[in-house]
Amino acid sequence: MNATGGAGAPASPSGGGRWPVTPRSRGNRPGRAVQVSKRLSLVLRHRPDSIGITLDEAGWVDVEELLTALGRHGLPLSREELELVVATSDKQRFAFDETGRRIRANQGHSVPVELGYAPATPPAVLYHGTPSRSVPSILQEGLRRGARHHVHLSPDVETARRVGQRRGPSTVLTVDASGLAREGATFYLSANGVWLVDAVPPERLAVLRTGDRGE
Ligand code: HQG
Repeated sequence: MNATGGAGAPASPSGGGRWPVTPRSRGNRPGRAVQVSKRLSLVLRHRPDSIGITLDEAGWVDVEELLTALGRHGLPLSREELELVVATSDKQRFAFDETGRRIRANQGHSVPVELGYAPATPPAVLYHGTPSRSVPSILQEGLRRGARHHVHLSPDVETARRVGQRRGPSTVLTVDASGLAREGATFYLSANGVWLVDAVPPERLAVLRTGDRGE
């Protein structure tokens, strides 16, 4: 499961303990780092308007503007705290620009942004983890991007399994990426190692059976 939180509703405050940033606080309750990461995912991927900011066309926002807006909306955060969350995000979800003055999410947006990743040649096989209940529909229709800009594919089985397991019992699908690329599909590799593609047709998909990859 996620250690520092993806998109979604912000977690509830963790027992008054604010810092140091740890992925988890007492027991299984999400810690401050998870709370911050989830809120950043929400704001930087889906709902910048929820704190009254706008992202530029490449998804960047000025760090000071972000911190001020978060503070006004119930999440006071220092630059140092933000840097720690960005540095320790398990999936490296966020990045500062080269000047350190701007920040954005590396992938996963539903708001219109052009991230500017160059097309890349994928490995022969990529993986996609999904709730098992979605498999019949996926094998019929192929993988669709839904609310996000792209279908997200993982470079290895373990990562795909973790992605699928976010929503309960899961299945890993293999994607014939080289076949899809030969057909003309464009792949992008995000700054945090997620492969992005517009869609995957059913004929390029197969269910990974336990044992297929030495599991
Ligand atoms: C499914 C997280 C039925 C698809 C993760 C997925 C990832 C279909 C869901 C990143 C379908 C969309 C993205 C079809 C696709 N019929 N279901 N035809 N086509 N689906 O969250 O890939 O923690 O938009 O299998 O770790 O799960 O947020 O995509 O289950 O890297 O950083 O529709 O988000 O990262 O769900 O996850 P999502 P995803 P973060």
